[in-house]
Amino acid sequence: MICHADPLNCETPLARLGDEITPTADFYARNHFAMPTLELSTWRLRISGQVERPLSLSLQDLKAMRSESQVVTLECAGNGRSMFSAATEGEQWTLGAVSTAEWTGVPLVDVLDRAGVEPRAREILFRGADRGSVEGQTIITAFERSLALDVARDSRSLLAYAMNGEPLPERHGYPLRLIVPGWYGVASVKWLTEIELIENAFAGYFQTDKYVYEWERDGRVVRDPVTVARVRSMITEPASDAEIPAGNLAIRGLAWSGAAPIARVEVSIGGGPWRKARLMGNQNRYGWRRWELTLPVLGQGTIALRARATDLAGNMQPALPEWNRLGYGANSIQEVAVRVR
Ligand SMILES: Nc1nc2c(c(=O)[nH]1)N[C@H]1C(S)=C(S)[C@@H](COP(=O)(O)O)O[C@H]1N2
Ligand SMILES: [Mo]
Repeated sequence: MICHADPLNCETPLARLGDEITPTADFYARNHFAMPTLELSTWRLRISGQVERPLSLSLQDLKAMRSESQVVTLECAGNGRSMFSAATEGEQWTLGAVSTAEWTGVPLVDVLDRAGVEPRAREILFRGADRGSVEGQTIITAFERSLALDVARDSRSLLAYAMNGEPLPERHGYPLRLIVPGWYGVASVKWLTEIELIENAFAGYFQTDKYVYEWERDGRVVRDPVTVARVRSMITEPASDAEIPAGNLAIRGLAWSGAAPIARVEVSIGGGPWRKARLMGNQNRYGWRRWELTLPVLGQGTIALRARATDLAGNMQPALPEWNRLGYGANSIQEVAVRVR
């Protein structure tokens, strides 16, 4: 893992990302503040606001409810940020701010139904226990995100207490986190302590100051919220700068999209034609798909390998990332240069 401290951010070397499930120890980490340490004996999940029955649930209460397990890929919206040719602010991730785990927990809708959502409620606000100062604000800011109620009901969101069959590790949100399948990681609030049903659109720091695409279109600044993860493929093998013998080369990688399952992955060697890779393993609706293709590599010197994914909604990776001020959603085609000897 390649980590930066304060706050702790770690990305995973691509060579460790080849499998359908990422071992928990290799799962990337993205934190905005120091990580809170929560005691199970006093920890509660409070559900308040526009509900018929405000609730205060212990982890034991939650574990007594119906549980569900889902394989979900989480990707930081800033993953690939360093690919923008004009630098953008924020964590300069390469491509390792993405991982996949099997998450187990209570379907969010079950907890909403238990509390009884009032008709006035429009959004669900999720509050984590971590907080700190953010630029441009004097007050202490908590990590908070909202989801529109109808979006949340249509999603298969989980209040997860286990990751790959073990209790959530501290760095991934112990004892409880939200998992919003298909959305960029920012929606999946860790160290969850409060869920509040609110009547208005939430406009907190991590909702409207950050995690917004800020584009310039026709000379005007347009702002769109960061939501569903864009289609992307990644070459995990061979590694960038690898030395390989001429002959048959197995190229392997992963592909995912928040919008729809992966339809195809195509690979190009040295600027040659796009050739369809074989999709492997299971297609978990919200987990990445493994793929591979073996192609002859002739000649000598440095050649570029490229892979591009298309999802069943027709989204295809662009050749270049679409620049936006905060550097989100950089899902352009990755290029891996290898040396043939
Ligand atoms: N409470 C809290 N939840 C959070 C964050 C955070 O800083 N605090 N970071 C978010 C972001 S931006 C991402 S990409 C994911 C990362 O999850 P991971 O650290 O388990 O990989 O958590 C999200 N949930
Ligand atoms: Mo993120």
